[in-house]
Amino acid sequence: MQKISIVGAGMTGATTAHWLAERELADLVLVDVIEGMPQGKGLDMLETMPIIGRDVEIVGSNDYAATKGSDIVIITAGLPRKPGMSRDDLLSANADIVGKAATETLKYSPDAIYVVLTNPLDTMAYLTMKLNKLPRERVIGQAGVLDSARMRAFVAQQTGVSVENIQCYVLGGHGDEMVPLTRHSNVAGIPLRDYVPADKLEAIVSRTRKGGGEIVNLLKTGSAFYAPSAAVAQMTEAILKDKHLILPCSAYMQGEYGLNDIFFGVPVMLGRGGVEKIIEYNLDADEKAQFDKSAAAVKETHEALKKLVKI
Ligand code: TXD
Repeated sequence: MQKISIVGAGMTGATTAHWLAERELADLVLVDVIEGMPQGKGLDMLETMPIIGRDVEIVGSNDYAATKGSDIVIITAGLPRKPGMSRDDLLSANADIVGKAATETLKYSPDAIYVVLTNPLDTMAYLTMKLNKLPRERVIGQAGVLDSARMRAFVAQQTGVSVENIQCYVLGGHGDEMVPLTRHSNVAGIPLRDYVPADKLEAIVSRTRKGGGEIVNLLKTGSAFYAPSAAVAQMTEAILKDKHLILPCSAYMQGEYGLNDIFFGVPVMLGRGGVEKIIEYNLDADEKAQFDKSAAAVKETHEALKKLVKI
């Protein structure tokens, strides 16, 4: 069996374990700093396996040694947003936590591929890659699958068409400047702009951009976790099954889209090596301007990180 370790056994971490156990992809390890919590959740999930008929080993621990030999390390450790906070407000607290999670896990799993979820997402993925001195293939941030799924859900509600027929592509940084690409998105091959009236589409784009905040405001004590963790599970499956699946993910830019030295949401082909290929869409002038604006916001957070951590 392959092995996946999830650092941070809170809402997103534990729910990721749940989705992954159902897929029977790999044995699972949950690590958290809270004593007893990852052990308790791990045991509860282990006891679920006979009911759902999956042969998966699940353990929880407060010790990184339990992660030894992982094929994939998923980092969800850190603080979530509270109402009124932006993702960037989490930078200094989460940089410490993610930095430790990244370096400690690498000691035990020198070949692991990292999937990062903690916010501010693009910058925490950047930190993981730089601190661990990893090739870019081995660090992927989750943002685009979630943001695109939100848009797909809203389009499905608006049109009454199955979610399976709706493809949406939300790229750019995982922040308020994310870029929902309405020209590339479609309903069963029909461009979204031809299928949904302009005013309705504008409302969907705006709701997508604020989708994370909408849930934070409802929950009040934390942020979304079902969809984010399902997104991580889909990415992880694509990697372990070597699917060559193209998903919108945050990846390290080396000239693609004219961008360099930032993590940014783009279509990425995922396979057993991690990032196998970055797909470059042709962008029109307006889309390019939105990309550049979003990239500038991400770059700013990367620069703020560099003032806090030597990388
Ligand atoms: O799309 C996305 N990228 C995101 C990101 C979608 C949803 C949530 N997103 C971010 O993930 C969110 O803004 C947070 O930064 C993380 C984790 O969110 P979650 O909702 O899972 O937060 P919880 O429930 O508070 O869980 C975090 C856990 C908690 O149990 C802490 O005890 C633990 O992290 N934690 C640690 N674990 C291990 N090691 C250390 N140092 C540590 N510090 C805290």
